[in-house]
Amino acid sequence: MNEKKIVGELAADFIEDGMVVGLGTGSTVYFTIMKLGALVEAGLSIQGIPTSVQTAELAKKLHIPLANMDEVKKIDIAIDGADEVDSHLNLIKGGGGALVREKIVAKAAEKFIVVADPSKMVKTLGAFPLPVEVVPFGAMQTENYIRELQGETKLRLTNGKPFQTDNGNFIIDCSFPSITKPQELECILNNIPGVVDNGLFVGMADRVITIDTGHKPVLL
Ligand code: ABF
Repeated sequence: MNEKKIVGELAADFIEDGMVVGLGTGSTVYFTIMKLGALVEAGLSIQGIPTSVQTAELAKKLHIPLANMDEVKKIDIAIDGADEVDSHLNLIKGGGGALVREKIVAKAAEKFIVVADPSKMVKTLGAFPLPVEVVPFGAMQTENYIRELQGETKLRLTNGKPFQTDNGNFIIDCSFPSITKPQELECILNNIPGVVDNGLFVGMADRVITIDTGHKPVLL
């Protein structure tokens, strides 16, 4: 059985009628959104706030009503995936390139729930390269500043060209030896001119849904 499908679908149990729901991006929350689509078809009334163009397209196909961030008074709950989850529920996100909108929606939500298959659970963050979104202007200089923090950096490419986020920016994937002080690193990176935000989500997750080796749900 697909582990992402199990954890993704479990998250739909947190959604109640009338809620405004932040809809994350990625291959795990895909299953949450599919389940919500089925529930909407069966009569559930929700409004979705998509964190990417990709998610907005999927939600539209499933007839999930959507709204913009600024059209709603509050977001009741946001559900999203992660690339890594540490033992304090700090996260690395942004493997899919949607980290800026994902962080805006997660921060605005009253409850932020992460769906993560067991492969995402780590003791310390950092094996997965940390995505950093930068504005294209001066991107090489911005990359140099990041490299000075002892990280190896790589401009993300698609088809030989810089990958462009939904915000028209670039992503620099950064390998740091091990991220023992995520809050500190998050702030240092975001202080570099040209950096829009980075994929460290520190102290933001309220709950993490995963499964054990027997595929039983585990709620952290
Ligand atoms: C998004 O989905 C991203 O922040 C993250 O990169 C990805 C999670 O991975 P997956 O596609 O495995 O769910 O939330």
